[in-house]
Amino acid sequence: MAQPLAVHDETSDFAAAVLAGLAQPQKVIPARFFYDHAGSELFEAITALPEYYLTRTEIGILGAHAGDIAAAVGPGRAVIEFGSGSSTKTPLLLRAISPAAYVPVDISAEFLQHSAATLAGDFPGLAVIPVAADFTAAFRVPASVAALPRLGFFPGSTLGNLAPRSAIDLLRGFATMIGEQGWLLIGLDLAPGAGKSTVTLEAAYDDAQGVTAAFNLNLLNRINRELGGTVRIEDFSHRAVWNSALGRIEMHLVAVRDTGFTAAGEPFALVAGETIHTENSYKWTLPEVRLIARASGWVPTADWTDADGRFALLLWQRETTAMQP
Ligand code: AVI
Repeated sequence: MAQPLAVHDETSDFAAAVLAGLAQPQKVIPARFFYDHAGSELFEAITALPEYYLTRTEIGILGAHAGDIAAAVGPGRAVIEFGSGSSTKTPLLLRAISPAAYVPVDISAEFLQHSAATLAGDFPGLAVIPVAADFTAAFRVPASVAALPRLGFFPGSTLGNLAPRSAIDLLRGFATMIGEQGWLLIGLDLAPGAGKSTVTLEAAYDDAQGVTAAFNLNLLNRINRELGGTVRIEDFSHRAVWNSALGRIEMHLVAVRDTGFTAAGEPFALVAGETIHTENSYKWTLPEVRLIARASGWVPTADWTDADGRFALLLWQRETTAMQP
């Protein structure tokens, strides 16, 4: 049964972020602002694209190793899913591990409520306690699950959208929240290698149907809708490029001609070719990921990949005080 939504602070700082980001020499709008209603729907569409191999590959690995995960973590846990979105992968996990409660955490209250209700219908008897919150900031675990051992679930390669230093900060925060005896299951897209070319990678972020382009350009629509903006969308195009030096896919909005607009009452101008940097999607190797686990208070216990080594599912155990000297 789904319990009522506990809404935590979700004050939109979109205006402040746009004003600050567009005033920088390299203009930037943080990727977290992609996910308004239209953006969340576009992202769902991205996950079904033929080029976006991430979602179906992760589901395949989860299906293949659900039994291994269950054997490691045992039953009776509270599963806390960070950035649950539409929770499409969750039933596979919940069915395998027999949890005591499921706590989906997502900033989009609307999506959250809908997916929590659907999931509660599919798992009668499971306590489903949605929390509308930004999981990158500290939030309180619902009191009703406070006494349960926990499993954090962070699928979808969302960790890759953070710079390494921020990723470590977030994972340290998860370690505190998940607590001793806790586990963390993470889905992460991997760096290009033998089983994945940079062409495949770039195509995943620049699909033939233009859905990812619409997702990126929606940020400009959002400026017009929410900040009284005057952006001419046709003055911009979508660019996705692999930055091998920094190990990340970058998405930009490129001015195709000299252009100018106002947003929240402030004027901005771009010359042709100038970009607004909107997203980084870091792709790590497995040894890098294991190092990040150890640096953030976790013990990398198992990792499973698809046959091509494109994507990994990582199972980490919380470092205990007994493991420290
Ligand atoms: C949510 N995140 C993991 C996606 C990614 O692959 O970095 C966001 C995305 N951006 C473009 N396509 C998908």
